[in-house]
Amino acid sequence: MKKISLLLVILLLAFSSVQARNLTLSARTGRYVVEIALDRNPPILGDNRIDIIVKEMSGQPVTEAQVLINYYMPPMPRMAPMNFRTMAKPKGDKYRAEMKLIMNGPWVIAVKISDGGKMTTAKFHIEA
Ligand SMILES: [Cu+2]
Repeated sequence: MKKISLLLVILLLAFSSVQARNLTLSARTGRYVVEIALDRNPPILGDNRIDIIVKEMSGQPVTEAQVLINYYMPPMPRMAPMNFRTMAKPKGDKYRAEMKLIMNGPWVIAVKISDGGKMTTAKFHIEA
């Protein structure tokens, strides 16, 4: 009986990780813990929604900052620069934006957080 329930738990865990829908990443900056979640996992060509959570080191959410998303492909030979900016809109305890990825390959997401005149940047790397 014990073995069977353990097996069930393992199966459920395996199933839920396969079902995990969002791509989530987190980074620490000097001031904040920044978490991002993309609705597409893996990211796709076209529109990908990004939710950003900014927290103080204490865990307190930062809800009144300006959050700019600068997403770009690292410079590549013989390729026009692909560099885009969009402001994220406050959404409860989060900020939300859409990123249109126009090419497969590596993208950098630089999340620029301005609060009280100071700007902090958290960088993330994804593959579309
Ligand atoms: Cu490229």
